[in-house]
Amino acid sequence: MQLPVINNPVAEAPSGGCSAGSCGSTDDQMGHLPEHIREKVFNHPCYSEEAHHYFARMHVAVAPACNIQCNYCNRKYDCANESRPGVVSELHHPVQAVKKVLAVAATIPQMTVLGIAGPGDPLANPQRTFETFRMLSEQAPDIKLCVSTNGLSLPDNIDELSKYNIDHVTITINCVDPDVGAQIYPWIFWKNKRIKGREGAAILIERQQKGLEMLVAKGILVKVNSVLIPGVNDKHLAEVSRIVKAKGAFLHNVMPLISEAAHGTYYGLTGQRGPTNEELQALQDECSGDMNMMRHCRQCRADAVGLLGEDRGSEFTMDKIEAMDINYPEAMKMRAEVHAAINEELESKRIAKESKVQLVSIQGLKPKVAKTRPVLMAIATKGGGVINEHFGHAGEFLIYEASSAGVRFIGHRKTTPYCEGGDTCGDGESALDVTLRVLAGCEAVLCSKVGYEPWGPLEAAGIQPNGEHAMEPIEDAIVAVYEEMRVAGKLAMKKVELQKVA
Ligand code: CLF
Ligand code: SF4
Repeated sequence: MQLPVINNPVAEAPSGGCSAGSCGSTDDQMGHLPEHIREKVFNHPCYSEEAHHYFARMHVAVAPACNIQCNYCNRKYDCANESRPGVVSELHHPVQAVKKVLAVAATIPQMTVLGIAGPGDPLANPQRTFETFRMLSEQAPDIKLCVSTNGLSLPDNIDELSKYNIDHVTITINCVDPDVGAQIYPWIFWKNKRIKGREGAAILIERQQKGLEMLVAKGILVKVNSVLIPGVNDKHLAEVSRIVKAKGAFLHNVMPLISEAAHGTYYGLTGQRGPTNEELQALQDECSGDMNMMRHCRQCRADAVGLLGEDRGSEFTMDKIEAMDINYPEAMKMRAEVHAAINEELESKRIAKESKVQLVSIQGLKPKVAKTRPVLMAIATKGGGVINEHFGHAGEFLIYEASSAGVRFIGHRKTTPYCEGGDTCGDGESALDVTLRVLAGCEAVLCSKVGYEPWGPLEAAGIQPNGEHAMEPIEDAIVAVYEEMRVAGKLAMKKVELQKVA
């Protein structure tokens, strides 16, 4: 059986709704996007699922203040162990931030995007934010600029944003109903006053929607982030998706609430739970009927550096940067060469995929669609779109679903690397136990290598370890493993047991 490869759910989502008339951010759709949109997304790791395997982003933490309070936020300044928005290790002044960006860009040429995302709200700190953008647009014109905001001050800053060629703006919109908003935002700070509860939420919602409309009118790509909070906005986010799509948002990113009590947030301290993997996926699937969905978000720290999912921030502390001698014009030449090589590789992959499809249609062949059940597979990768990570070194796994309809990206799941976990971590749970729990529901784990020791426990948990596809493209390997499972008779649809009712 020949499986067609559906690269990710965004590809499956219907297009339309964006100001350019055609939405999407996958390699399949990339070719069909208008050139000016394609230019904006093809190397942005957040706006293109494919790009995130190859291109990196970084954030600079220049924006300490915030003008609202979210019940899931507690901005701390010195916790390098957490990975979630609002958390940073070092706060920078714009001049320091620019130095850091140039240092990272010269060292990691795959870094294409600089985002300002906190640790507070970038637009609640307009001088620091725009000073950073201004200097970067002059000194590093090859870097895309990106900003993420709660939206309260957005309408007042649209003109300033357009000055620096900022093509990408993310607005976090958790609701369009003030009654829901009152359960998420205890207060906002607006026109020199603290406004609480429903009234504050209503103002925030109105400003977010206005800001979205103004950005779309300016031709700026808008991504909407929403935090899924079970029991608060879980039933409401599909409506949010419909509304923001209708207004021209390009992409919707529904992220799970992070609410560990140790983080000291209101939700964490009051026992508000985050969604399960299944709840998150179900909502993303529901929204994807209306909207292009992002599923590869890693909920980055406000000072994150590197590919999504990796954090190289500790290589670029201010003392290390001060010791670096950066010749940025020279670095730009090297960066251009690296980008050209990546683009060439992506282009040849795209051509190879297209010719497979053409061959099928020229020969009048259709992939045989067998009645096989879908299977979740976990992938260990360091990037590059290939299976190149050792099972024991993986700090996260990408989760794909293979079915007779193709292969689709579902999301990622974080874990404690088995080789670094020691005997136990957390509440006496071993690193392997954590990974087994994290991979629940997956039937295979594909990695470059897997040791003898975890092999047995993985098999006992119903997860087949597989190190036979090292360095192969992820989707090709998944297709091959799915086919092996089919041949081995492991994919028969599960029978539904009917019970007699007395
Ligand atoms: Fe940063 Fe955000 Fe720009 Fe990306 S992150 S400001 S759009 S460059 Fe990306 Fe990180 Fe998810 Fe944000 S993975 S949290 S979506
Ligand atoms: Fe925290 Fe961002 Fe909410 Fe401000 S807008 S309270 S920084 S999560």
